[in-house]
Formats: sequence, structure tokens, C-alpha cells
Amino acid sequence: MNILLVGPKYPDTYWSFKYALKFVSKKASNPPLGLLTISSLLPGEWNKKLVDLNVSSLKDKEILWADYIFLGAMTVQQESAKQVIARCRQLERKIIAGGPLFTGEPENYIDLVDHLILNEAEITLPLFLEDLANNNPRRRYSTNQYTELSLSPTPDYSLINVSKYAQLNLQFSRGCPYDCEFCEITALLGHRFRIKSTEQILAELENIYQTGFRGNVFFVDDNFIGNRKKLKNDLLPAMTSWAKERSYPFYYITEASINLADDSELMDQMVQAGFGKVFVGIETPDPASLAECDKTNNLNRDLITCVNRIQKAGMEVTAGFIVGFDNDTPGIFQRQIDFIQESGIVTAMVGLLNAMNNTRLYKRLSEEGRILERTSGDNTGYAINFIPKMDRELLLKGYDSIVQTIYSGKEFNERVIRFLKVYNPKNKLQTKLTFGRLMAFIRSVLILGILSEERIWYWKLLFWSLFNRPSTFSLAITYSIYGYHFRRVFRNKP
Ligand code: B12
Ligand code: SF4
Repeated sequence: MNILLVGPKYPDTYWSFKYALKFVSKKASNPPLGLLTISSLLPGEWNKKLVDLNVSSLKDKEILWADYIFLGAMTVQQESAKQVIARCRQLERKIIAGGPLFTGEPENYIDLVDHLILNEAEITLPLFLEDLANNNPRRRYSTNQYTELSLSPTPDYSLINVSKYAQLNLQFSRGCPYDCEFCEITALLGHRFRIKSTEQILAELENIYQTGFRGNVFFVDDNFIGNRKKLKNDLLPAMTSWAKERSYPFYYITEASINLADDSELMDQMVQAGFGKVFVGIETPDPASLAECDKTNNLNRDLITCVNRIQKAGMEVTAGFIVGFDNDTPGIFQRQIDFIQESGIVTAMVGLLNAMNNTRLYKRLSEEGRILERTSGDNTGYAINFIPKMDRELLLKGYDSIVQTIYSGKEFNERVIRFLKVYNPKNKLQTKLTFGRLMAFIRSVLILGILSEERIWYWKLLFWSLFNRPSTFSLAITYSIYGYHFRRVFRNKP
């Protein structure tokens, strides 16, 4: 059996890092981990190929080679996914679709593809394979159960050319005990916190190591610190020994809730194991809006102090912010700007609140008659799929004022400097001079230092780091490149 796994193209969003990737000669930020996992769930004797449209094109002969096309996508990839479906149908090939896009809105795809294999494939794919073996596969497989992660196999990294990606990814846990109203993750993956064993994680890391890849590795957990006892007593010590034996080949990134800042022992252990960056959902500095969306773990704490504690422990904090809550007043825009500037969060993703399918927010707004359409999946796209309480134009204008301010050369530089003053990078990989970094530096001199209108800020930042914190020089270059990407992403917006 010949299987072609296809990952559709992402539009040029904030997280695509499109404008930054060319500096480091990479095609995409992350490989499609869902499809790599699917590959490992399929029979070993089947022939498999993967085409990630973010790194290469899809040829007719590849489609014709396949008996089945396995298509996996998020909502934000829907346009490209539809094009792939149309091409495969034209070439009369069978399509099997799964992943968040199809799980979220199966009714829109049931007539377009041959089989929908929804929810977590560790449960639904074996059911399909069994029926296929009996020549009786159904159109749709879904479940309301959540898999144990002991059943989730090591992703098949052999299917990708690792050199095309800025970072590789793996997953330790799924599910989140919290219940934020807008969150689709818990709608997809539930509240029960499920984890892989330490042996599974070390095997996955070893697999990545064996591909020859060195550098950033992203633990794509929604809340990596959901089981602290397991982390402290088992996983992190094992990862530390593993990394030490291999001279620290990876620099880890993950996502965690803000209460990470309350546990200095955990932060130290994470840093020792090689973690250097953590994404935190801060959402808003306004307690009324935090209470509105049930982001309870962010309430009753000084969020800036918490962020600074994580930074001082040796991990950069990147964060998500949202405007458009019912409780937001016009003062929220300046408050968000002030918070972001003061926190030194360089990568601050500010999005407009949107109601994703199947979330509590979607349900509430539907009941209130406020839903207008399905969301495109990109909350940085100046779109709101419901009727906000604040005047819509005012909200869009206020949103624009945030993103245009925090990424403008002056404010962005101030934030980077504020961060670099407190940050003490402990993972040497982050600052090591590599050939790739040298090339990125040369390109940045040309594009940002000579051609860009914002070149003054580029040189100011580089000279600041050279004279004040020389150990952070390569980070200053990296952030200049990020700043360029963020400005480009928001430049062409309405
Ligand atoms: C890591 C991650 C990212 C990373 C990397 C993305 C990438 N290229 O891999 C980054 C930070 C770049 C990212 C960005 C975004 N993300 Co994201 N991301 C995640 C996260 C945390 C993990 C995804 C993952 O790798 N999971 C591990 C794998 C194994 O799981 P999986 O892909 O879901 O696959 C399983 C099933 O879905 C299924 N499956 C998957 N594919 C297929 C295919 C077939 C054929 C079958 C049968 C089954 C199947 O089986 C797999 C095993 O169970 C998820 C949340 C989550 N926990 O899932 C959000 C999530 C996928 N992201 C989401 C969103 C909205 C975004 C953004 C649009 C946010 C934004 N505002 O810009 C951007 C868009 C990306 C872009 N480039 O423009 C949403 C998607 C919701 C939706 N309905 O589409 C999620 C679910 C989070 C949420 N808010 O609810 N993201
Ligand atoms: S903490 Fe994060 S993953 Fe958990 S419910 Fe809230 S937004 Fe979702």
C-alpha cells in the first residue's frame, strides 16, 4: 500500500515566521507532528511519503503514486487543504482526512473526502485499519474518549528532511486541567492531563538526535508543567543526564501556565535540562476580563513579577495576549501596550478574541445571538467572528494601535533591551556562533542594517548588546530578525 501524507500550506501569519526564516535558510518553522505520528500508527510494511507544502510542492505524480492521501490540517490551513482535496479528487485518489480542522467541522468535509478519521488518531485510526482489512471501511470515525499516551508512537522523523525546519517538535502531554472559555484545546483534547513515560520521551529525543538535527526542539504541550511531581522526580533529571551525555544537543521550548513562576525548583530543573524559552498565555492585564474568560490561574498575582522571575531563572517568556473581551474598555489598548513593554516580553502575540468551534465561548455567543461566522483560525488577521460589546471599529483601531506600537523599531528595541538586561542565557546553544548564525548575521546586516528604513534601531540594538551584554550579541541579532518579521506581518493588514 502506498500512502502519501500531505501537510497543507500555512498563510503568512504571525507564527509562520516566514520573513525570519529566509535569514536562516529554513523553509518552515516546524514539521507536521500530527502526520509524523500518523505515519508511525500505520502498518510498518506500507510505503510512506510526506509532502509538507510549506517546504516543497506537491506533484501530480506523487498523488498518482498513492493509494491513499492522508491529509492533516488546522483551520488556518483550510484554503490550501481544499486545494489539495480538489487535486486529489481530480486525479481520482482516495483522501483520508484528520486533525483539528476536520475534527472541528466534519460536516463541511464529509462529502469532499472519502474518510474522516477524527479526534485522536491513536483511538480512531486502528478502527479504520481494521475495517479496511475487512474491506468495509466507514466514512467517518470519531470518539469521545481520550487516548492514553502510552499508545502514541514515536513520530516518524525519517519522513522529513530535518534541515528544512527551524526546529523539530515532540509532545510529552495532552489535555489541560483549566477551563478558559475561549480555549479550543480542551474542547479537542479534554481536561484530563495525560503524559508519556520518561522512556518514551527519551526514545523520541534519541530519534531526533539520530537524524543529525541539533538546535531548537519544541515540546508542543499545552501546559508542560501539569504534573510537577513527574517532572521533578523523573523526566527532568533523566533529560538532564541524557543531554549531558550528548553535550547538550538541544535547546528546548515549551508552553506552561504562569504558576511556573511560583516554583523556583522546577524552573531550575527545567533550565538544567536545557529549556530556554516558555510560552505563557497571559491574555490580558485586566482582572475583570481574566475573570470573564475563567483564566483563573492568572488572577490575584502580579503578572509582571511572575514573568521577570521566569526570565531571571534563565527562560525567555513569550506570550499570548487577547483584546475583545466583553469587559474590555477603550483603556485596554494602552494598558496592553504598557504591560508588554514593561514585562520585556519580546515575542508578544496579540490577537483579537475569536470564538473557535466547539468552545464554551462559541456556545455562549451563539446563545446570545452574537456569532457572525466561523473563524479563519488566525486571530492576528484583523477579523472578529462575533459581535463584540465594544464598537467594532474602535476595537479594530485599538488592536491596530497595539500591534503597530509594540513592533515599531523604538518600542521593540526598548523591550529587547529590557529583557536582555535581566536575562542570563544558560543554554550555550542559544548563543553559540554557528555557520547558520554567521550567515544570518551577514544577511541581517544587508537587509536590516542597510536596506531597511528601521536600520537605526538595528544598529542601536547591536551596539547596545556589544557594549553592555556582549554574551547576548547573537540574541540581539535574532530579535532584530524577529522584529522585522512581525513588522512585515502587520504591515499589509487593513
Ligand atoms: C505546536 C502548535 C503550534 C506551533 C507549531 C505548529 C506546527 N506547524 O506544527 C505553532 C506555534 C507554530 C502554532 C501556530 C498556530 N497554531 Co497551533 N498549536 C500547536 C499545538 C500546541 C500542538 C500541535 C501538535 O503538534 N500536536 C501534537 C500532534 C501529535 O497532535 P495533532 O497535530 O493534533 O494530531 C493528532 C490528531 O489531531 C490527529 N491528526 C492530526 N493530523 C491528522 C491527519 C490524519 C490523516 C488523521 C487521520 C489524523 C490526524 O491525530 C494526531 C494524533 O492523535 C496545538 C494544540 C494541541 N495540543 O494540539 C495548537 C493548535 C493546533 N494551534 C492552533 C492555532 C489556532 C494556531 C494558530 C492559527 C494561532 C495563530 N493565531 O496564529 C497558528 C497557525 C500556524 C501558522 N504557522 O500560521 C489551534 C488549531 C485549532 C484549529 N481548529 O485549527 C490548536 C489546536 C490550539 C488551539 N488554540 O486550540 N501552533
Ligand atoms: S490554560 Fe491554556 S490550554 Fe489550559 S484551558 Fe486555558 S488556554 Fe486552554
